[in-house]
Amino acid sequence: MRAADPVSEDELREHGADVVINPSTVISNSALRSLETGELEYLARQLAEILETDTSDMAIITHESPDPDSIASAVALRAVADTFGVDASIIYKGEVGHQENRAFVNLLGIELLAWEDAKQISEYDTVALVDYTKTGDEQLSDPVNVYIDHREPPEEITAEFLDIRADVSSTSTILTKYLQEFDISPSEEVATALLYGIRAETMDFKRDTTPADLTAAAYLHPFANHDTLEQVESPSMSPETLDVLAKAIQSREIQGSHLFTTAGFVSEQEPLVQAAQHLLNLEGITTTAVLGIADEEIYVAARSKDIRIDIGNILKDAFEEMGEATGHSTQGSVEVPLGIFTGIETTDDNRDTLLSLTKQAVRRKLFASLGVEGTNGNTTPD
Ligand SMILES: [Mn+2]
Repeated sequence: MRAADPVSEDELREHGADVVINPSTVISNSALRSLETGELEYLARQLAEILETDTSDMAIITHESPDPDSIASAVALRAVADTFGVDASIIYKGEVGHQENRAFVNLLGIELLAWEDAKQISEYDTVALVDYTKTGDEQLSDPVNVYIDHREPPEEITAEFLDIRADVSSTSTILTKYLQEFDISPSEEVATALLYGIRAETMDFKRDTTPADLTAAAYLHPFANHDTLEQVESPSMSPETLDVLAKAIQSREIQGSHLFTTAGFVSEQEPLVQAAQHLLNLEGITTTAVLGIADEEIYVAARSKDIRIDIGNILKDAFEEMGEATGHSTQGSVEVPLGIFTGIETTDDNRDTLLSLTKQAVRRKLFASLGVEGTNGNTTPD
């Protein structure tokens, strides 16, 4: 029997009702206990049904250039799929950037498939997106069966199975709850990955942590390999990053609290990003920009901890017409094809001249956009 208010609830009991449900209480409670057993049990059954029916293989797609939370969630979903005899591949677009993320993947031996190396997404029986929402990403054009995330997608998603929980701080937390619900005891790989995913996403429980994140982490703790976690968190710096950082420090130019530098010709962009991040630790520096040339492209990695500055916008304003500028308030990057910038083709003889021309032009534009003069009075320390 349904009771409209507490008074009628008593009346109904008097009239012999065994169970009285008060709809308004039910609704408010269900909003609060979204991760509690009842709903989770129901969702787990739904997910099981998809994995049991017409699924022999599954594509698990992470967000572009995946972070630990996305990778860990995919690893855990693959473990769930495995118990249902489903062969799942983890597929990502972009690249696994950041040394810590690479160390994480390598140390745990996580198998990932680059988008280009995977078969057509439409050829998989089931397609799952985990931790997929990231600013600026387009939604997948292929039909999606399973969607699990802790962020609301920018557009409405159509999927047979949807679990979006904005009340927890990582997708790894959600996947941990599924492992528990399915009674899957996590392998060392899965537990270590998920624990790292939660810790990375909440910055070691310093950012937006909910009780659900903490209980998930506590559950994973005894299964995880803590030596591996320690190694992931303090990865050794690659020789190229060290080299780039050394060059960047040597050729730094400072205007106020802004630092601009160049690292010359590099084999990839990541060391420039790392250098921009490390240089932010120099005393008195609040904004850094590191220029390098990789693969016939000028790349500028920038970082800022000055809250009055939106470095992403500054780069867009200054360089949007020439190339691709992306970023937000604290970080950004610019990619400009070398040819467009200088109009000269690179040869072995002119590469140094080219680098120097590029450097001057980018520096001038950048300092001007930051509101400081780049032409005179710059300090080149030491
Ligand atoms: Mn996430």
